[in-house]
Order: sequence, then structure tokens, then C-alpha cells
Amino acid sequence: MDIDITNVHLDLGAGRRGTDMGPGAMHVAGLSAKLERLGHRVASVHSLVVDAEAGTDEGSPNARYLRVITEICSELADRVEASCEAGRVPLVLGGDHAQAIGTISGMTRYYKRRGEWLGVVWVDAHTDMNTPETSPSGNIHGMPLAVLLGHGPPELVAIAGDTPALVPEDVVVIGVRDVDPSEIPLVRSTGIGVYPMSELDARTVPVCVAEAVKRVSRRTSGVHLSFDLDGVDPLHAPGVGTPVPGGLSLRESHLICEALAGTDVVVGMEMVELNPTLDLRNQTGRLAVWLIESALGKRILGRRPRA
Ligand code: 6HN
Ligand code: MN
Ligand code: MN
Ligand code: MN
Repeated sequence: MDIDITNVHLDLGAGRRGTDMGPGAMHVAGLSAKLERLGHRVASVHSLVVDAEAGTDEGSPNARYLRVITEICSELADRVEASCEAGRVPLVLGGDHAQAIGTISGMTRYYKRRGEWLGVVWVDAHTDMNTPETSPSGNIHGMPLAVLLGHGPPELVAIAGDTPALVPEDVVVIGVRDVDPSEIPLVRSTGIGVYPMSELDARTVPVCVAEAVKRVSRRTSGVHLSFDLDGVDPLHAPGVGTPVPGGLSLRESHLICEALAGTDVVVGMEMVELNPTLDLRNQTGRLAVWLIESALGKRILGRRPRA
């Protein structure tokens, strides 16, 4: 694979500062060298930063920093769309999860133009289906999946073009264990696939993951993995701003990545919510890189031979 890395230095979508330093921590953990060792080529590394002046404008308390998040997501979408156009794989390093509005809108602009669809596997403790009307925090990182399905601030929805980025049947969220009561109606009415931890426990992770991958690849041309590190149990991923106990184990997290790599459907990936100010000796940063390697083909007994 030829990979375009974009560092998104954004933390204004979250309630706690610090995820803007996430990309640096993943690079310190050796990301580029590890990707090259897997046989990939890192074609470019580019950084997006928040406009300093716009970054002081908090705006409405129901959707904090909407203006600056719209700007950075639009820029990100342009860049990601260009990567797809050039046949390269976008790998976007976060940054808080609001960035997914840019990443996924950019990808789906490319697919929609060709009359094709993108599937999304969203690993997360949360469903990220709030809107400014339902959000208890006003933090936009709790809203990106709603936006990508066409609900929420019109300026964010519009980044995907005339129609929403995603359709619910192509979306699954895995690892869920903290849903705000106020976002449940939208989760239910859209009919996205949701795998709460309780269902993963009862039906086992391998069975659920196989089913999830099948759902998102059924009628799509490729699958994007949007990996929120708070989906992983805080025991293994302490460096996140909204930790929730009872999450995916280290191996279960890898299993999701490996299952996707094994079906050759991955066309893009992002790793979000890494907050180095809350981490322990870059433990979560190193885990993030390890998971990226798994999703992009690394195997315990050597890299899987390419088809
Ligand atoms: N994330 N549901 C909470 C909110 O504020 O809307 C938490 C969202 C967390 C978002 O971790 O990407
Ligand atoms: Mn999230
Ligand atoms: Mn989350
Ligand atoms: Mn909550």
C-alpha cells in the first residue's frame, strides 16, 4: 500500500485538552518505520493545525468550536479525497474524534462520485450520535457519527457534499458501553449496527466481528476503520480523555484489526482520542501503532502474503 499520513492536531472537539499531541506520540512510537517494515510505502506525512485565531472562538455551548472544527475538517476532507483519487490509503492520526467528519466525508466524496459506497467500522466506548440538541457536553467529538449520517450542524453535514456521507446499513459500532440517554433515539431510528460490550460478551467477539465485517463490506467498495482508543479497556489504553471501564481487551482489539486486514477490505484508517498528557510512558501511543500495524497486515508469524 502507498499510505498518506495526516496528523490532525485537534483537541477542541473534546472536553479535555491534549489530543492535539496524539500524532506526535504515535510517531515517537515508530509508526513510519513499522509501516515500511510491513512492506508499505509512506508516500507523505502532512500536519493540519487549528487556526490560532479561530481557535479562541468557542461559539455556541451546544456545539463548541464549531467554526474552527468545520475549517479543519474541510481541509482534512480535501486532502483525504485527493489521497483516494491518487490510489493511496489515507491514515489519519488524531486528534479528537470530531476529525472523523473530515476523514470520512473526504473518502465518501470520492466513492459517491463513482456511484459506490464506503463501509465504516467504528470502534468506540461511545456511539458518538449526539447532535447539538441532545449533547450533554456540547463537545463535537460526541457528534461525528450523527453528522456523517446527515444529522447535526448543517455546515458539518455539508462537508460530505449534497448527500450524507454514510448510510446506516454500512455502519457498525463495536465496543459500546457508554451511551447518553439523549442520543439513544437517533441510534435506534437510524438502525446503525451497534455491538455493545454485553453482546460481545454473550455472543463472543470473533462471531460478532465476523458478522460486523460482513455487514459493512456487503455492498461497499471498501471499509474505513475509525478507531477510538477509548474502545479499548482503560487498563491497556489509559491515555484517553473519556475512559470507560469494561472495554475491549488487548487481544480483542487486535482481533478487530486483524479480521479487517484478513478480508482485504481496508481502504482507510484513523486512530483517534490519544491524549499523551494522560498516558503512561506512551503505553497507549505504542498500542495505537501496534493496532495500526495489525489493521494494515501484520501477523504474528510474519506479514500475510498479498493476494
Ligand atoms: N469520544 N457522549 C459523550 C458526549 O459528550 O457526547 C462522550 C463523547 C465521547 C466522544 O470519545 O469520541
Ligand atoms: Mn469516539
Ligand atoms: Mn469514545
Ligand atoms: Mn456519558
